[in-house]
Amino acid sequence: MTGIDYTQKIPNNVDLASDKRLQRALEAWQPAYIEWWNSMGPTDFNQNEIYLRTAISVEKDGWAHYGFVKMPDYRWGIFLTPAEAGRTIGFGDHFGEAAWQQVPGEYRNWLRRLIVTQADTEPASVEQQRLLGHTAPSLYDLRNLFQVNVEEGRHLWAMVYLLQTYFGRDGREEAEELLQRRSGNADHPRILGTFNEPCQDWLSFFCFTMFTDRDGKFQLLALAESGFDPLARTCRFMLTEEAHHMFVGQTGLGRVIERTCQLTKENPGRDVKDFGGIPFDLIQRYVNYWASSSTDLYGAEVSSNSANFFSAGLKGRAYEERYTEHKALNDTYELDRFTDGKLVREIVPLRNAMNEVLRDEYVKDNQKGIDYWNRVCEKYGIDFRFRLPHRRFNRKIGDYAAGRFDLDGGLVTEAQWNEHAPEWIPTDADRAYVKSLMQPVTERGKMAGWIAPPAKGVNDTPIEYEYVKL
Ligand code: BYC
Ligand code: FE
Ligand code: FE
Repeated sequence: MTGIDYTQKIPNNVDLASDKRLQRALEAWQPAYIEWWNSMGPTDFNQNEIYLRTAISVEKDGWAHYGFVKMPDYRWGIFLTPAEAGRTIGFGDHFGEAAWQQVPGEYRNWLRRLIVTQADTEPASVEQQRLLGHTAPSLYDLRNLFQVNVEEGRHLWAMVYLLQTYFGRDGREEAEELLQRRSGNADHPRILGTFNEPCQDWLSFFCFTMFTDRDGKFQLLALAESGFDPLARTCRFMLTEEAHHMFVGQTGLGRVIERTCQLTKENPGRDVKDFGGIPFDLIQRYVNYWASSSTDLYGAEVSSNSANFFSAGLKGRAYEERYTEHKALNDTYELDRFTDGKLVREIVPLRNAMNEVLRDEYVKDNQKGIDYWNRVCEKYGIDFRFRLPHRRFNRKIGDYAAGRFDLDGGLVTEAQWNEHAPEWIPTDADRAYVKSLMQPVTERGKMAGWIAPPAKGVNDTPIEYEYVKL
């Protein structure tokens, strides 16, 4: 109809050329996707050549191609990690049975819901980040933003591929709705809380890629265990791209912290704000905010949904191979519930605590990133130390949403919370100050005054490289 050869245009390892039904579905969806990208993706910059990597195969070395491309021409491809011959289901009631190559009828709705929830976050994040291109602290960072954006676009493609290939008409309807919900829109919001939060400055962007994309990592690890083989293989490949998103966040914040360390050393006893830096305690408040919001993304501590997903073999634990008992039938999990205004130690069936089990892995991984920032402080002989807020802090989902907790997880009163909130989460003044720093720097190799340069350029290029041709 449109004359575009989709089999050429969409790099893939799913033999798209031979699947006429899927081709037709994608032909119908792709123009709507491009329309969504043009209206809800990065504002402007769509006519600029950007040095981007594109997934072109699933080989461990050489899966990515680097080159200049305009974002709307990005080749959003469909890649699944190659099938493992004779793969069996690794957990739950169906442990040991052959992995499903088609959607098991009895679990169709749960599976669709998991895939739609995952899919919804991908375009949501692009929408949240759409204005950031105008205030990038360097061409290097501008390019990284767009790299993340196009890859989140590809993650949407990956999920839409599953919906259109395996779910028939309702899959196609879900694929359309994924382009219709809007981050932060009161009438038609994205599904999960964090993905409706504004992300309009670069400190927020680095926190988002550090903490929210890291939720992506663990949710994808859990889905990569799925007994529904196409989902497992899709998520495994998505994880290769995800690593870069977290790199952007972890090193981005690391560079902000490094710059603050430098300004502190150069100007002893003075406020770094006087020199255009971002104070440590302000950075910590942004960390507290985004870490706690992203901690919500694991759902309730005790959840029958999570038990059902695990029993059914749809969503497993990250690194399931590290466990010895894969049915998790007789095991228990001990945690502090929050009931009637009190923290009470409780033992629950392990299957009901699978959200919490995944959150445990997430918290551990976050701590590694915090340790990395503290090594930056140590290197400069700075006493400040960053910390991860306790998982009970500032929660909107689960047991702890019903109370107020400090950074150590201690129960506090509403009055105490109100008194300390300005020390714990970003204030209007913090946001206004950060906003005042958001001036674009577009000269090659130059950095905004509030951030240190990266250790090295992208793909062995020098930092002075013209990553975006403006
Ligand atoms: N906000 O039993 P519960 C990524 C709902 S990020 C709003 O506690 P369950 C990315 C829940 O839907 C990875 N609502 O939890 C990162 C349920 O609603 P209903 C995203 C929430 O069902 C950066 C109710 O509360 N992937 O890839 O186990 C950039 C009670 O549910 C929230 C996935 O999430 C929330 N935070 O759900 C780009 C994987 N949390 O049924 C991309 C797929 C819970 O009462 N999703 N609710 O109406 C899942 O595995 C699960 O659905 C959840 C937990 C993790 C969301
Ligand atoms: Fe993603
Ligand atoms: Fe990501």
